[in-house]
Amino acid sequence: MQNPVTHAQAVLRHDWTETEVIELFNAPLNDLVFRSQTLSRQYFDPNNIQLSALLNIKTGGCPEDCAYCPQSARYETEVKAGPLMDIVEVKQAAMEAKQHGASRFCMGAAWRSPKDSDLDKVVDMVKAVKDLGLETCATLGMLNDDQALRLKQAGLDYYNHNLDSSPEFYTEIISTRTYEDRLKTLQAVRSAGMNVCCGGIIGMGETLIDRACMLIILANMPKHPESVPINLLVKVNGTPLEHNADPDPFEVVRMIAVTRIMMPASYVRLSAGRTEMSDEAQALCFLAGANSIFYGEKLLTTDNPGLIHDQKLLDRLGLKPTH
Ligand code: SAM
Ligand code: DTB
Ligand code: SF4
Repeated sequence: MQNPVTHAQAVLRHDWTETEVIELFNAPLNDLVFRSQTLSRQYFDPNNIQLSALLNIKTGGCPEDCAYCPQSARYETEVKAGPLMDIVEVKQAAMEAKQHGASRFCMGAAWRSPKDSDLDKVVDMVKAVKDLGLETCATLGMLNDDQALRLKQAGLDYYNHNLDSSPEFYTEIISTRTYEDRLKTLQAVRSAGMNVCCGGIIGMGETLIDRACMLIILANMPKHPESVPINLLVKVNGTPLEHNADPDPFEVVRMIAVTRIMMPASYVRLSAGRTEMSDEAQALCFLAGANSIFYGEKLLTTDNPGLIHDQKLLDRLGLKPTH
């Protein structure tokens, strides 16, 4: 049964300060989660979860040096570079994702930014996936205004482009493009009229202030991103961050709760890293306000909990997929 939204909706804020966000991060967990869950209920059915399927349409060989990423050509990982996938295979994967209950299909490419000839092919893929009745999302690297418009015209609903961390910490993780470049792409996506999917990663060695700064930049934008993915670093052999220390699972819960409080009307996705989390820690994240996950056997190149595991978990928690 659908729970009607019964509460008055809180006003969306765009004036968050570092002091108050740090205070949120440090609040007693019960207080923090009570607040985030209460806000969540003002905007969403607490027993619904949005399921996105992910497909890597272009694997590896990326010229960028993102220290977390197994697809960078600069690191010796098990990922081998491949060509852009054929549209027939993409359509097949999207049909399967739909059959399994996903409502959104996200296509990822290991590019710094798409070449125009590549974009022609992605445009056709977006149209084909849209025709199946799925919401469409893509993450292809940096876009200029024309490219963003072309994707919008093809029927792309969401564009994923993460800030990953604070501007200060970003420079320790990526040297081949700037934070400003990322913000420009987000602006192009907004101007083209697409929904913005933008979040970050925790577990890269960043401080609480870095996490707070990233969320402040997102929440203080004129419009909150409609979707905010929170990734727990997947430590991949061969990447510079392979030996990083794992954050305490409660830090992930806190990150989700603070994101929910600052952007209460946005989907907050518990993204990469669920394979390393217990079912109980994931359930706490849902309680704290996460209401979206990647659903399927694989993320881009790394494992995700399989469909059977996730279906069982959602059943145990009484969570129903949104359509
Ligand atoms: N190449 C494009 C770009 O960087 O925008 C699109 C694909 S890229 C893999 C999408 C996002 O995946 C990154 O911005 C990062 O947030 C996330 N990601 C990549 N590797 C990760 C890892 N090992 N653990 C967690 N998140 C990761
Ligand atoms: C996002 O924030 N997380 C997804 C998606 N956007 C594209 C990617 C996670 C990638 C994890 C590492 C991998 O599988 O290669
Ligand atoms: Fe390339 Fe994206 Fe990986 Fe960075 S995160 S190396 S841009 S695929």
